[in-house]
Amino acid sequence: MSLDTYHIIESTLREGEQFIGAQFSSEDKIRIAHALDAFGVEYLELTSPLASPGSLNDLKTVAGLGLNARTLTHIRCHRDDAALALDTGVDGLDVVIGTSSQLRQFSHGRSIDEIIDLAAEVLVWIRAQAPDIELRFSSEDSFRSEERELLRVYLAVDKLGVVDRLGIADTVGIATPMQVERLVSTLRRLTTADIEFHCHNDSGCAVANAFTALEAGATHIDTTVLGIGERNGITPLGAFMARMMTVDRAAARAKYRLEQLRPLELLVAEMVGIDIPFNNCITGFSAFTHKAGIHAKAILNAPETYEALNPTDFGLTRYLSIAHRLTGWNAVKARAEQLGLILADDQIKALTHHIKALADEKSLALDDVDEILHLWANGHEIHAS
Ligand code: HCA
Ligand code: CU
Repeated sequence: MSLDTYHIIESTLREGEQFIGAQFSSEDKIRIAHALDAFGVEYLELTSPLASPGSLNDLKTVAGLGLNARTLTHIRCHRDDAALALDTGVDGLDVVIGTSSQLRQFSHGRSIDEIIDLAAEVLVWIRAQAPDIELRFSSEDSFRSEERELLRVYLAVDKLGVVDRLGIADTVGIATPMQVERLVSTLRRLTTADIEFHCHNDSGCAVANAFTALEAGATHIDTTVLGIGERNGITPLGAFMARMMTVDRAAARAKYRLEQLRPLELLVAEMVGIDIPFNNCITGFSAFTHKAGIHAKAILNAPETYEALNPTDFGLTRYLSIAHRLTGWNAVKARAEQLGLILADDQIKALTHHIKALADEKSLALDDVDEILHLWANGHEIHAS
């Protein structure tokens, strides 16, 4: 298990740039890089310098910012790509090549033996040029690759002794946690390099799969802010943090500045023209709201009764909703106390019945409840008919 020593490879500036709404300017990239660095991620992955002249320049700029986070760029398994990338000042290269039959046939047209030969040539060459650079080799579409062939590639690459990390990519988001467990633990057993896991969210398993990868021995997890990426994206940074906080709160708090999460998400959301979803982990608008009277009562007594995460860890607050038919008198009483109103418990209970009856007739706002509380506190009791 590597649940407290994992590293985040934050790919908003690479995978995230592949999101339909992303068109980051140089200034945007610098702002995102600083914000991610302030949050505390260990790595930033940036688009290949071959993508465009602007990408090359921006890569050099971000690599030269002097961030705490290490900078990586993502390149094809080509010597020319590597040569250009080595010239940019990045701390590491993430080399990738497709290994599934789909990608071998329709993307680069190489056999498994040819992939092994090419990987050896490119990786050994990179290591000779740059003895200190961090070097990762990843298969693409790992879970639709034939397992025996995939392992042949990983073992051959590991044996070269030149890569720091082997990457696994669930490129089309089809892996199940059990498949992830199996592949990661097999690699862990058979190879010596660190293991990186990159997971798309097409079938909604990205966070679970990332977590399972860590449990099985992975050391590095790829994320993007709000999960942006190709199609519906990859493991979201915030949801991954939520997952890790429920496992080891102290470790996650020590590693990352969690109160920076919301500003970071707002920054990226605005740049790519999206809203933060209502059910987003941690920062969605209903993430720390409580409604049913039974929940509200317990939350007032001890928030951990119905909260796995503490909003204050993220610089956020919880909200108790009381203006509806599911409300309870304890929550209404707490609101009266918040307003500084003196009401006996019997009054609060009667008043709560009144609110419930009213809420059956029409939708209420907090203002309506406050008005009722004020009226009753001033002796103008109105009972539901
Ligand atoms: C891509 C594919 C990739 C690579 C992942 C990785 C994927 O867009 O180039 O290199 O870790 O999902 O397979 O993002
Ligand atoms: Cu991807």
